[in-house]
Parts: sequence; C-alpha cells; structure tokens
Amino acid sequence: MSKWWHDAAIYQIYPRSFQDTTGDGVGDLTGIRQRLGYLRDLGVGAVWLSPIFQSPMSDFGYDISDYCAIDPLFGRMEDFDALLADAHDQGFKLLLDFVPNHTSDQHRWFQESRSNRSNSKRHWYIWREPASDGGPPNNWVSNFGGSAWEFDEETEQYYYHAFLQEQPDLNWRNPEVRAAMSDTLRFWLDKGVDGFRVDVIWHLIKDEQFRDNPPNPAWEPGQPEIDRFLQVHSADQPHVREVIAELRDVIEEYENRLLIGEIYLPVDRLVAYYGGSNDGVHLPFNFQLIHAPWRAERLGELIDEYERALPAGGWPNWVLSNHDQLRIAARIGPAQARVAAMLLLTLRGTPTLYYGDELGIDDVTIPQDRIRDPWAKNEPDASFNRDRARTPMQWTAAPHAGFSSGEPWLPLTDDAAERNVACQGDQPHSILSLHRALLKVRGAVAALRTGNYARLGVSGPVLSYRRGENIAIALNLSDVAAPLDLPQRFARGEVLLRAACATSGGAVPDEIGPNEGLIIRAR
Ligand code: TEU
Repeated sequence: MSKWWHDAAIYQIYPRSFQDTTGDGVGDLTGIRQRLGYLRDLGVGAVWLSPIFQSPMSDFGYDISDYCAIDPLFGRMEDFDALLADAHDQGFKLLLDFVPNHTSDQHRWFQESRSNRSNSKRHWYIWREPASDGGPPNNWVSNFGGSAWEFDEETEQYYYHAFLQEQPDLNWRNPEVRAAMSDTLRFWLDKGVDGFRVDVIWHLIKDEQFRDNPPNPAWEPGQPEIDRFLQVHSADQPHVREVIAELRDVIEEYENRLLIGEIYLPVDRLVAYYGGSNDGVHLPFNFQLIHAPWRAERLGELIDEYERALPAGGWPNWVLSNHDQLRIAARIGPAQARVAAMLLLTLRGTPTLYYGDELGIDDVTIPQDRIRDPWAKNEPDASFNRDRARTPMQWTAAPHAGFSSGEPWLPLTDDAAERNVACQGDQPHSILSLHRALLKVRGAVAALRTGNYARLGVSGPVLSYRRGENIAIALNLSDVAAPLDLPQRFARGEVLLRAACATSGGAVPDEIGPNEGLIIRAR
C-alpha cells in the first residue's frame, strides 16, 4: 500500500536557524510559517522541525522540560497551531522531533525524582548505588565526554545520562514512563501532526545488569571519548524493539502518521528496527552514506548492501547530513555537493534534505568565543563542533542575509551576499536551481519515486544505476571526465537533467564530464 512518504521528500529545519521574525537573532515558528512558500517552490513534501518544546536549551532543545509546551523563544502554542494549519493548507506534512530517551534536569519529573529516594517518580529515571569505591556504577561514557553517571549529593546515588548531565535518561523499563510518553505523542497527534523523528531511539533500553562496556581496540587518543568503549550494553538492546512496537501502536491509532527513528548503527543492526513484522519504525534513518569515502565503488557497495538488507515491506530512506554532521559541501566539496544532491534524490526511498544544503552552504568557522555546542565545550580538543553545520539560513543579500534584523546567534558564511535564496533563485545553473529541478523531475517521473533499483555498474569514478525499467542515473564522483558506458537503450536515450549545470534535454554523451551527474530516460 502506498504511503505519502513513498512520494515526499523530507526537509529538516533547525528552527533556531531558519527565519527570525523578532530580531533576537534566533529563528522562530512564525518565521518558518512565512517561508512555507519557499519550501513549496523547492518541491519538498514534508517538513521536520528539530525540537521546539520548552527547554533550558543546554542542548538547544534536545533537553526538554515540558513535552507539551512550545518554548517562548520559538513562539506560543497559537503560533504552532497557525504553522500547522498553513502547512496542511499548502499540502505539507509536518513532523516533530520527539526526544524520549532523556528529559531536561529541569523537567518536573526529574525534580521530583531527585527529591528523595522514595518519591513516586524515583524510578522514572535511572538511579544506581555507587561502586564499592564510591565511584560511578560502571564504565559507561557520556556521548558528550566524561562519565555518564552524575552523583547526587542529596540522595547519595548516581543517575545516568547518555548525553549532558542536564539530560538525565528516563527509565523506559518503567510502564508509567511509557504511558506518559504515549500520552505526549497523542497530544501532538490529536493536533494533527503527521509524525515524529524519534531522537536516539536505539538508546531507550539499557542492559538490565548495567555491565561494563568492552574497550574499543580501534580507539585512538583525540577521537571522541564515547568511542573508547563499544556501546554493547548501553544501547541497542533486544528489548528496545518491544518498546518501539508500543510507540508504533500509538501511531497506528491515527491515520497516515509516520514514525522515524534516529539510529546510528551498522546496516545489519539498523534494519532490525523495521520490526519483525514491520511493527517497528517506518523509517530507521539510514546514515550509511554520511561517513562513507566518496568513491563510486564504495558507494555502490553500500547502496547495494542496504538494498539487500531491507526486510520485506521495509521502505528505504537516505540521509546525507543533519544538524550533528559536517555540511555536505564541507565533506566532499562544492562541485560534488551537486552530484550528492542528484544521488540523494534519485536513490530508491524517502530522502531527507537538511536546510541550507540546497544552497551549498559550506563549513563556517566559529570563533572560539562564539562556540555554543555543549559537546564542543565539553570536549574542546575534539576536531568538530556542531555549530559549524547549524548556521543561519541565507535568504537575501540584505544584512544578516535576511535571516534576522539583529545579530544572528551564529555567524553566516563569508559568501552570504551571493550564497542566498534570492541570488541563486535567479541563476538557472545554481545549486538551488538544481535542487528545484531534481525535486521536479522526481515529482514528474514515478520511477524515481517508486521504481525498483538496480546497479548498472561502476566504472572508474562513475556510478550508474537504473530506476524502474527506463530511467538511468550516472554520477561522476571525480573532477576528471570519464567514459560513459551504458546499455544501448540508455546510451541512445535522452538527458532529463544534468547535475553540473541543472539543464535538461539533448542526447546522452559518450563521456561524462567532471563532477557531472545525468538522469537519463531510455528511448
Ligand atoms: O544525536 C544523537 C547522537 O547520537 C549524535 O550526537 C551522534 O552521537 C553523533 O552525531 C554521530 O555522529 C541526537 C541529536 O540529533 C543531537 O542533536 C542531540 O544532541 C542528541 O541526540 C541528544 O539528544
């Protein structure tokens, strides 16, 4: 049965950085609402908002203190309702970011839980006795560095936090927690939201005995501390899938809603999250290409491996970047970013685009005194800070690129005067025009959305594959021209779109240019 996400492309908005309407340098819901027209012209079908809920913002909204309230920084509930209504009127689906693994330490549940050992909410979180030497209960490391255990002087126990100490983990083995969280989902589903991206869903259940994680033999100093140990016991426990099936049941109480899981795991373990009988998440986010070496042969292998691993009825999806990763242009260069866009929008499955990548926004150097990412603050020696990929959207050549009338919370790119929607929208060959054209072709050609996938070949730097019977895609992942060797009916076919200049029409060449990508219709 066909679902809306089989056709739609998802667009991720980091609300702090999309459009500010109040002049405080931070984006808001009214700003997003004003930009729906832009998203319609772009051609995406669904919008996913990173967290907009009440939060002390220690991790910029991934630390929630009230799941059913909008943070005043982003607006009021009326603003959300208006955004949702407008989005639906204009034919979009709207997805929210659900962060169930942990709350803020300011959430009243945690305030109660930490108040004393016999509080009724004590077991809503994960409290453990100190080890015999008084130290933390085990060797688990926080994703943001340091021990994952924080000692509470008041009640003389440790609580567990997989991320910041301001983000205590909920105890998902407790049925009361599961019931409360199901109710928060229903609160938003009743309003009409079309689904959720669920934060770190593979973390929800931890080893019941809290055994030490084994050391990672491949870890070297300078790499994030979290990678010193293999996360064997702290995440990806078999029981998590029963918990996810319960979330799925809530989703199924409503029609046409989508459940996405954020899961950083190798492909064999990733696909288990579809659930034994498709009772897991609809889309376990597929990040396999984010850290892949950008070479035709390797990408081809990864794509095939993923296609082969999918369970019957499991719908594929692809992600090339998000608010936790280096920008695409920073990873593979501006010319290949165009090829990457063609790849993302022509593979089989739901694509998720990250705001700003359609402009080719590159890495932004953040001066030391402007770093905001709490992970980077915790681990200053780590080479990456996530702020670099969270800089404001660039709309016009006006001051602050039309993002805000005030000083933006993070700096813009150096080339913001040209790299913006207004400029690129007028240029037929820009990377923005390419994205619009790609989404248009995707909308017009059913094979690109629902046709099957088959590899045609890898030859040198060129990766080629087929969608349905009559569409072929050839991508040159290098900056030198290469021979194009396609089956006859494609070689004699017609070019529907070129990545390097966003033009269409004409015969299929014998050679594919540097940094070029072609969508071809067989004759
Ligand atoms: O990220 C989870 C997460 O595991 C990432 O930090 C991951 O470790 C890394 O990016 C892999 O390259 C989610 C959110 O996306 C992130 O913004 C939050 O900080 C985090 O959860 C805590 O809620």
